[in-house]
Amino acid sequence: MTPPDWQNWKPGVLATLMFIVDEAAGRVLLIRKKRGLGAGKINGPGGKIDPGETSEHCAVRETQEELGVTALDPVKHGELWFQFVDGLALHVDVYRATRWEGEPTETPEAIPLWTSLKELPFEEMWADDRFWLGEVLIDQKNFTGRFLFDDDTMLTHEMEWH
Ligand code: 8OG
Repeated sequence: MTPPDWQNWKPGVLATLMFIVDEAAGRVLLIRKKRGLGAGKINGPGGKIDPGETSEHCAVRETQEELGVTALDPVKHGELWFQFVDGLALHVDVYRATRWEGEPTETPEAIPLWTSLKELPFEEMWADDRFWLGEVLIDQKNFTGRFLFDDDTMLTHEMEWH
């Protein structure tokens, strides 16, 4: 399978992901997503950037909307470039935060899941996540990942570590 021409790639949709890490307990706040792209999967909270909104604001807002939790001092660790064969070109900024306010609560969008960093549930996550999630959450690495998907199936992957 030939990867897209990433040098000339332009995203059509901009989105974010937020991973709140409880370092003392060795766990991360994930969600079981109830609707939208990736419904049924386990992921971090996140969603599409509103017009005029910064990426960081989006990541914080989506986490508030989906879980009722406010992430404090988020740090950007990576970028995900997704080309889907149906034409969707999606750019996702990935944030990590270690402080937060509020108690995670189920909403119409998500069920909160505090998950051990040693047991990330990759079988129930998007296929690309196993290439970067542990490295970001545990080792605090920075990356760009570029992926070609056909629906749920990952066809090509390229990882760059910074
Ligand atoms: O607005 P909506 O919730 O539908 O936005 C999609 C969310 O799903 C957004 O936060 C980005 C996230 N997402 C994908 N693809 C992938 C993926 O392959 N891995 C992870 N971890 N998240 C993804 O759209």
